[in-house]
Amino acid sequence: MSSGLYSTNKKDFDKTFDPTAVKAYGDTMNDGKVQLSFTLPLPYSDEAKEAARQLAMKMGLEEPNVTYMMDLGVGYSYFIVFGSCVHSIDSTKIVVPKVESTTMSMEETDEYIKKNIGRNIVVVGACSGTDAHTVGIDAIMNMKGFAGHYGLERYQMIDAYNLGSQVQNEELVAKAIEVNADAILVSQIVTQKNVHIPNLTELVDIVEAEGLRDRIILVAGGPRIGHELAKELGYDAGFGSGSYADDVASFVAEEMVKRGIK
Ligand code: B12
Repeated sequence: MSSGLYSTNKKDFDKTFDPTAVKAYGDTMNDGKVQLSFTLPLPYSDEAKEAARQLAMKMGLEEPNVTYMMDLGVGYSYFIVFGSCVHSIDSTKIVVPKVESTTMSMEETDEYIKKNIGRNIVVVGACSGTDAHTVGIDAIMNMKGFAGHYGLERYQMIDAYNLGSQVQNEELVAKAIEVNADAILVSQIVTQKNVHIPNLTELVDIVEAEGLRDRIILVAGGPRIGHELAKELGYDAGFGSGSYADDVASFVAEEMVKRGIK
């Protein structure tokens, strides 16, 4: 994910662009145009369409236009609405806590590990609890990787164990102990009803109870897992959407060196 908000492009020449009051961009600066979609538990009807329009207005959309609606059956309807959002954001005040490490390429990380640690790093990962989504953890760990970024299994200097999905925390920690892991990687994709919070917390509790917290690096990841949340829950780092094996491998290697783990 890019770290800067401003780059040289068309908007730099548009004098109406104000970074302290950024509005959504449709086709002219500050027009506020957005598209949103949602479902209402109302039968497909003119009244449901009007309800969608009024709801969009309450959300801060001026002149909302229901451009598409669909009957979902059993008293539900789906809408796509366009409108001008009246709200703006002061982008100069935005602070996003991020993982502080240099993202290296696979080759660079291997070299870094060879030079600074002198042995293979051992990493155990899983999608834990009741969560059955495997694609995220596979993207990070599998040999073939994801979107052109090879996974940890491909690294010459990393021994990666991917336990898959629906792995209980006890099992994950037991495997980490068995293989003498340097890092545990946890994927949490389902966050409905905050199910990820107790699950992620439980893992930290188990690692602490085993007396391993100082020597095991804990990393959480998933589309709704940010670095800030991960830190709050007792992890060393959190990686969200758009993260790759490169980010995690670099972080773990640098963190081990920082902590003097050999
Ligand atoms: C595929 C899918 C499924 C498949 C999963 C198959 C499989 N083998 O994984 C199946 C059909 C089984 C499924 C089931 C369910 N799903 Co589903 N699913 C999806 C879907 C469409 C794609 C997820 C995906 O593969 N993304 C691609 C990967 C590459 O992205 P990613 O997971 O974000 O991973 C990246 C980062 O997050 C990060 N990352 C992820 N993990 C980790 C870990 C570490 C350590 C690190 C560093 C980084 C990292 O790196 C990855 C690469 O950049 C999403 C919707 C969506 N478009 O995202 C819903 C979605 C995740 N599912 C959802 C739901 C609700 C469910 C069900 C509960 C539905 C139901 N009622 O039964 C069940 C849950 C089953 C269970 N017990 O977990 C919701 C979750 C909502 C929420 N906020 O919790 C979503 C968002 C759909 C929605 N909009 O409602 N699902």
